[in-house]
Amino acid sequence: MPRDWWKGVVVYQVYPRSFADSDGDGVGDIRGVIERLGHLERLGVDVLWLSPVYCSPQDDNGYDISDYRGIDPLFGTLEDVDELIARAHDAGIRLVMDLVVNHTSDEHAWFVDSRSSRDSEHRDWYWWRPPRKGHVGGEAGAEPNNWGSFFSGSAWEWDEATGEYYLHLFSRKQPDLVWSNPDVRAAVYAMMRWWLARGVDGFRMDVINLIDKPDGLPDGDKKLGDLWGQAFPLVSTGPRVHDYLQEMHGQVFADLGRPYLTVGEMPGVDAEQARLFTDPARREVDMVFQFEHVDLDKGPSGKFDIVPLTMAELRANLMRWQVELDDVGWNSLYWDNHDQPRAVSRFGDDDPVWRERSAKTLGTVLHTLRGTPYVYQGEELGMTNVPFSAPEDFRDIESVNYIREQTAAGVPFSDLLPGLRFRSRDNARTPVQWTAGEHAGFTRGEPWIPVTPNHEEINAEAQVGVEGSVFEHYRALVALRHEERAVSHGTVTPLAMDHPDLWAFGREHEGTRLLVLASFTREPVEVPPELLEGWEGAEAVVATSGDAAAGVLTHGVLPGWESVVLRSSGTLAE
Ligand code: ISL
Repeated sequence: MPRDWWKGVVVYQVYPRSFADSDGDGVGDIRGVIERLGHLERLGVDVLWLSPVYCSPQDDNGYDISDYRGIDPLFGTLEDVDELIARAHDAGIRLVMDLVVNHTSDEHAWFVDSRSSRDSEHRDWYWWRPPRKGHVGGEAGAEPNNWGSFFSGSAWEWDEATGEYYLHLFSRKQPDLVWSNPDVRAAVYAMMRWWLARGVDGFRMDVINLIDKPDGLPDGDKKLGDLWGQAFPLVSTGPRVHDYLQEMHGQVFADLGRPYLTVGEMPGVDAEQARLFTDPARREVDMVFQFEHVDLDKGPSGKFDIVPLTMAELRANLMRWQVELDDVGWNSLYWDNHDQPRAVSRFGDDDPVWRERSAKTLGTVLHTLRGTPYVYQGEELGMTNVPFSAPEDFRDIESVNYIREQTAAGVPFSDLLPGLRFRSRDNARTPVQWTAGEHAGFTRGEPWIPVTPNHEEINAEAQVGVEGSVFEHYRALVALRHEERAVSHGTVTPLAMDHPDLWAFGREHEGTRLLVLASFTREPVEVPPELLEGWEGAEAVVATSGDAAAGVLTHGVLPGWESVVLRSSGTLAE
């Protein structure tokens, strides 16, 4: 097995809370994943990334961990995880766990000890700071700096008992660890080795580029209208992140002696930094999740401020990443995950007439680019955003805090609703739609968040094994990556980059050439004739429909929102 085995694979993300509920308590669980492993096998994916199942007060749905070596009873037991690892391995699927070590839960034993007194053993494992000079702790403006939390409010929480503040970039129940403390790092590496010894095959590292905080914790810039200073530019990708990841590699992976995969979640990372993080010679991580393409539609007032995005802008961004990482480094490819809106509603067209076609076409593009594609649960069914309408519809701490903060500042909820509907993380967190039946077959109890009403049309039962379905298209794309080295290992040539509706590129490897053509509009697209020169006798290896393949090969026209992948030994147009 080559060291870079992950170049030819597809990863499937399970957000366990919303995947499948085996015991009827309304929350998905590990046994639910075990019961539905057949779905992943059928799709053909190689790796399962499991979002956190560790012990947690669930303030941020498990991204607040109180015991890294324990499983939350909500999700099951350690034995269930052992069984999941074994069953996944039997099915030829590797298991990658979430690693959340920028912060712990405030209920983790390390933090409980840390806050117990100023000279506790773990005091310097977290960021404790006195009030700002001349201020009284706990009063407005006394925070050590002006940083805002990602989940609204100050990033500092006052601790009356010990008379200091602690830092939390996320919720106040997610205190940040001090990575410059070697004891913290040693404890994290030991925990990672413990999981690898149990059989897991790697880690997805949560906000791993935020672990290096700047010396002196300076104030962040405050733009007009900002309630708090911007911490993000100051904490994103500090220089020591590279050192820590190299150290981690040496301490955890260098002597593992079997295949593994590491992916660093890195908001704010640019392509140049990503090349450094993923250059195999530097031994940091195999790939990163970059955020540029999912931030393009973010307006100046933050994530719920939505600006229109054209296909051309999206394409320009992702194709630039393709080019910049073509010789060194490796891309992760994703349209959505548990933090992002549903891909078809955001980048496709979720009108019932176009939904399936556009969901399939998004799949075609992502899965034929160079990099490792990630499928987020339900994406392979074309699941959509949710028609939220009231404050009570939201569960996510980020949305709930935002609604609370904004309405308290006098903004009517109706003004917030469009942004929330578009981008609330709850869009991705409604239950996977297995059937047209009650609660979409997710649970026999009451789901923790209601299923999306359209489960009657969009569900696995209606798609698996059904020709022309979104699921079967994704299955064909996964198979293509396994079979066709031009997809997994080929070079990429962006084509027709000035076309407003056609996303086109070539792939090439050892004499095999592919031409990917994808329409991002309802109208038929005339393919520029020069693109098709030399492709007359080509084979359509994957297409969203027979019509799409025939349309391109016989008339040079791609029907609305359709896509084809042609294979030939012809010559790629320049
Ligand atoms: O959605 C976001 C907040 O605006 C993102 O910035 C998100 O917080 C960021 O992608 C980091 O996400 C990861 O860490 C968070 C957790 O809430 C997310 O679910 C996780 O994917 C804190 O652990």
